[in-house]
Amino acid sequence: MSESQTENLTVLRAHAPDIEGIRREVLDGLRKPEKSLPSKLFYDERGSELFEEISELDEYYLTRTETAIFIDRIDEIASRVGSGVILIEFGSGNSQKTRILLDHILDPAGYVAIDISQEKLTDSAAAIAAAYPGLNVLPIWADYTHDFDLPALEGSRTVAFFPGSTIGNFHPHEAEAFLRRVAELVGEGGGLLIGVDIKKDARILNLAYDDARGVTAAFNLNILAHINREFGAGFRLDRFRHQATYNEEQGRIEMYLVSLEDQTVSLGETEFSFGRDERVLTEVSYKYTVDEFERLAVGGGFHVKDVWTDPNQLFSVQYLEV
Ligand code: AVJ
Repeated sequence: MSESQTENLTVLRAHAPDIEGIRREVLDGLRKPEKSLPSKLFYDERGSELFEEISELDEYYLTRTETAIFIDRIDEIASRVGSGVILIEFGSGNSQKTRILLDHILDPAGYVAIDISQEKLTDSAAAIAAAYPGLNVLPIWADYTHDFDLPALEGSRTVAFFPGSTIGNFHPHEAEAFLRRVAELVGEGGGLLIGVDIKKDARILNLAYDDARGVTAAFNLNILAHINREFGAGFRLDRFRHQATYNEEQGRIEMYLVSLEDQTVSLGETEFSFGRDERVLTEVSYKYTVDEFERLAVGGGFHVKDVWTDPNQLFSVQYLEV
């Protein structure tokens, strides 16, 4: 198990994201008749900054609504999570929600953060370690859309934490497979505290993913800058535009980059041609009713113990048990 030292934190790198594997994912996506790019590539340093900005936008209700549910219902949530647990967060934990949770759960035995962005991971893990000196903090640099195993950790139970409705970025069959892997990871008596965005009026959703200031557009276009830098591609960001639409039938937001003209882009030895108005899918964000998500959770090896929502039923925080 290879490690790297930052300050007094050991970052586990055993499952470091496989850059060659991601290059293949990019090439495969661009070779498809309906082109697509892996949304995990949004989160380079610039992308993470832009997402921080998105989470503060008026139109993007998800982050503030989930945080409000945490603040209002933290006693019930903390008692569900229980004492002496190992808390495993998918994503780097720089959110206010992580701290609200760590402030209220009793004697956590350890905190594990898993993130594909090494910079974000080390920064936020160091901040958590500084804020909670007695807490055993273990950052793992990994791509959690793929398998990875955890070092043995002593704790009463293991509870996974997956906020923000990032579960929505998986197609339902992938989400079910992911939940099944989490159920295996937390084991008997283990749990999952998860944020799930609720189905609602398409006008609210379309605004949330296409804000007036164009921050989401910049976040979406930034994936091309990341691919240029990481894989030596020649994308011109000014030759694409952002598009986000709610697909009522599929129950998901679809984000695209639309080619503004006929163009050819090289990526290494490979050339890709884009027609005028051709779309590249960069993200899906599925929305669920509480019942629909319960069916998915059961398919993933969990049963739903608790669902907390805001007064306007915009968002839900759910506690699932294996
Ligand atoms: C952080 C993945 C939950 O899908 O709502 C925000 C990312 N995409 N605006 C989401 C995102 C466009 C966000 N997640």
